[in-house]
Amino acid sequence: MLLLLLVLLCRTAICRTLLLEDDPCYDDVGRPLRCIPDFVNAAFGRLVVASSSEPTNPARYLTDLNNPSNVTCWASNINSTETVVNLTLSLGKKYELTYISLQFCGPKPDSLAIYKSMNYGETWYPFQFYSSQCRKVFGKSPNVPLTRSNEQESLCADARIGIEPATGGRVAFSTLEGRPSAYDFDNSPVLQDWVTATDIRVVLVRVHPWSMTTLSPNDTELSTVYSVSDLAIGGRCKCNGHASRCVMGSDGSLACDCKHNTAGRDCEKCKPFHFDRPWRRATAQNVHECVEGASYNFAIKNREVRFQDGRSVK
Ligand SMILES: *[C@@H]1O[C@H](CO)[C@@H](O)[C@H](O)[C@H]1NC(C)=O
Ligand SMILES: *[C@@H]1O[C@H](CO)[C@@H](O)[C@H](O)[C@H]1NC(C)=O
Ligand SMILES: *[C@@H]1O[C@H](CO)[C@@H](O)[C@H](O)[C@H]1NC(C)=O
Ligand SMILES: *[C@@H]1O[C@H](CO)[C@@H](O)[C@H](O)[C@H]1NC(C)=O
Ligand SMILES: [Ca+2]
Repeated sequence: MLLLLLVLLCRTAICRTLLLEDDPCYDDVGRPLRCIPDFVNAAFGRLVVASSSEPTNPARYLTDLNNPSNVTCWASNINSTETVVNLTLSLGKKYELTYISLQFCGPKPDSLAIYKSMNYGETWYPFQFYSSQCRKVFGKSPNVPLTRSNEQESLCADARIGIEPATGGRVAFSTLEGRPSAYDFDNSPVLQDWVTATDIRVVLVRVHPWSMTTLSPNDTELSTVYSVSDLAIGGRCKCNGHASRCVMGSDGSLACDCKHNTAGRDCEKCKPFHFDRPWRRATAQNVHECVEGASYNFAIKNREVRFQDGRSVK
């Protein structure tokens, strides 16, 4: 109450800045606003665990500064009997991802899979597949149409991603592309879940030469080494519309700087003693701020309210 009074009396820009710290989660009279952390390359500077690396081309070259005048490349070091190379990266927190891209230094693999985890690597879910032989390599039907009833399904793009250009190509997966509810993301719990990840794993698959009919002998020589200059993961720290930034806690873990009386690493619940109404994700139209009140207030809340005109609500 006192704070609100101060806010109302606080008319100058300096005063507002001091008092409200220019918090995008509140307007200049202190009313809550939906707020989201900045869009970032969540992979930048993060450790990637590669199942195989050339000592001269370590995995840290995947997420270092992508300077066009000094390109650094990770390279795999598999022998002719190994068929996959995994690149695994932990984001350290839930993020909502928009894209995952790989910039190759050398030839692209014929087949590639992207997996995600939502529980720090305990379980993995497929995100996207690429292959010239979706059924044979991944057991997936190619070119499955997306409708509102299967928006959370991973697809296999039936394309020889390895063919053009011969070297230095990019593979980019847009998480929401072609998914009907993308235009109503605020109201699609299915897609909000679909784009959520704590970890990403990219699996580069070398298809056995004898299973391919179109490979020339030179291609098979090339396909035992993969080299990638940049792994980028575009997205935002997931705070459900209740924080404008994520901060490193004293325990070294990343968490949302929750506002609107919310709590948790992703602002996924109301803070203690603010259970007057159930937690909800903020939308552009409604912030769904948590409101002070203990659970015993539910009795009061559920009491029937009659309006003058005869309408009644519980
Ligand atoms: C290019 O980057 C590598 C690895 O970070 C570094 O060792 C090297 O000195 C850089 N070269 C130039 C010309 O900046
Ligand atoms: C290839 O690498 C695997 C795993 O490191 C190893 O078990 C296998 O013996 C190697 N094969 C050859 C032919 O070097
Ligand atoms: C690569 O990842 C796949 C899928 O998560 C897993 O089954 C496989 O054991 C991993 N292989 C290596 C060499 O890390
Ligand atoms: C394969 O490599 C050989 C020797 O390097 C070269 O003469 C030939 O033109 C290459 N073939 C193709 C299809 O690239
Ligand atoms: Ca690099």
